[in-house]
Amino acid sequence: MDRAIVVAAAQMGPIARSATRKDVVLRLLAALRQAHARGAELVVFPELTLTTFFPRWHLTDPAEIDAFFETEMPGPETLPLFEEARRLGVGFYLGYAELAAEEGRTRRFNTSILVDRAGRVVGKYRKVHLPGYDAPQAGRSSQHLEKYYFEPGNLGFPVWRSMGAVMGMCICNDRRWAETYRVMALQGAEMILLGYNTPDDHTGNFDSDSLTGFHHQLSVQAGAYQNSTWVVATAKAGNEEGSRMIGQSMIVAPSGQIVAMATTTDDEVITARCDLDMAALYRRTIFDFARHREPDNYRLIVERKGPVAPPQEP
Ligand code: CDV
Repeated sequence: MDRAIVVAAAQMGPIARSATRKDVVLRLLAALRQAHARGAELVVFPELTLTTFFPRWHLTDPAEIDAFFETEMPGPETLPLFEEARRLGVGFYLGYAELAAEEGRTRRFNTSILVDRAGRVVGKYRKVHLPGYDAPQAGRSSQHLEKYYFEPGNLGFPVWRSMGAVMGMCICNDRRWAETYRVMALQGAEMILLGYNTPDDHTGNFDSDSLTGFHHQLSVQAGAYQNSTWVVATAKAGNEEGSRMIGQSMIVAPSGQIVAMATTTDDEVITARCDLDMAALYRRTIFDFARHREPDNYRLIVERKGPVAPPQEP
């Protein structure tokens, strides 16, 4: 039986600070229809899709901050996306800033949801690896304050059986961490959906000159190959409020090969037909986890957070 699924990465060009949810949802609807016309059954949108990437600024006015967050999903402005996706029979991944009332307090997360072809929210993920700082850093033209705006995700890395596949989700910086993919692969993930906002103006802060795109590809391709899984990675791209965001949205096969990649830094839909059984070759040979993994030797990964080097040589 054919276990292929046609997926789309719906890259978004820059989203201005002044853009309303309605403006953005209209762009998402256009991408959704384009993806559907090309046969896509599942569309992946970026991280924090509905707004500009606001962690580049240090905002202090609570009302101004809250305006970037969603308190319900779908809400009145995002409902048209859910309705159109259901009408077309297309599932989607959507990243957004989530304001939740939990444990008797207000909590903020960098979140994504998985919506099936019937328009039902089947999964929620909250970003675990928050990059950057919890306070503004002197001397930087652009901040990266995810630790100021969000708490680390508290849902782990779950997977869901939906749309004929075992699907997992992660968000942006998560893609650089081997643990992200491995925890999902150990639950049988066949496809990992990923949205990101990666500025390339972090030289000296997060990356070395000119290597931002390379490190993006390296991380996703390695994650896909070492875990025998498809990865659908979708960018927010282009010059957004003076910050240059890389594009390079891509669909990567379990072989680690890039099978589709965006060529612009604007709104652009790329698609690929993903044979879920392609992973089987790797899963029964080089990456047959049950046969080859040696977890007793990996204990430090969960017992220790930062490195502790041996004492100095005498
Ligand atoms: N939104 C992100 O998580 N961005 C990060 C930083 C380091 C640029 C990233 O990993 O791309």
